[in-house]
Amino acid sequence: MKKVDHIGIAVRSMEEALDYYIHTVGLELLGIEEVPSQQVKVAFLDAGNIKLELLEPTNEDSAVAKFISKRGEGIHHVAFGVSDIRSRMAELKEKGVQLLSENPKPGAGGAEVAFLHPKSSFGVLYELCDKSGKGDK
Ligand code: CMX
Repeated sequence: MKKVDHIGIAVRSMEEALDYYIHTVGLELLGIEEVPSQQVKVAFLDAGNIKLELLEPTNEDSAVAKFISKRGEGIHHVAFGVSDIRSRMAELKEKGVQLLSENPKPGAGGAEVAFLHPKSSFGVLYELCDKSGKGDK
């Protein structure tokens, strides 16, 4: 794993959360986009060495909508920046880690992403995030 790229935070209202993070906490907004494959709208904030990713569900079937309804708003996942995501996935699978998909999926900013089941990772949902060739935003 190269480094923690970002921490995902589930929010009910992107507008209200952004107001807090930008105007109260004082973080800079890097960008907002919709990620249809994950059924979320996301906003990235510059938090120094890493980014915070606010996640607002775009429909009630979204993994993030389920998370909020069961556990409330808050920290949803930790994302490791990786290169060669397919090799990483194969390596982890070989070691018995439960991955949530066979192949990477398109994520925010043109990245390829894959998730490790929290049951395999001591209660933490981890994302592998590969931005090879996409810059390091
Ligand atoms: N962090 C830690 N534990 C979590 C979790 C999370 N984010 N989401 C669910 N869990 C736990 C549940 O609490 C539950 O634990 P218990 O059995 O002890 O109650 C267990 O995992 C299984 O949860 P579930 O409710 O039965 O299953 P879900 O249908 O909610 O699915 C998960 C959970 C992780 C498989 C699903 O959320 C998933 O596939 N996530 C990957 C994709 C994703 O999260 N996308 C959104 C982010 C997109 C982005 O960053 O762009």
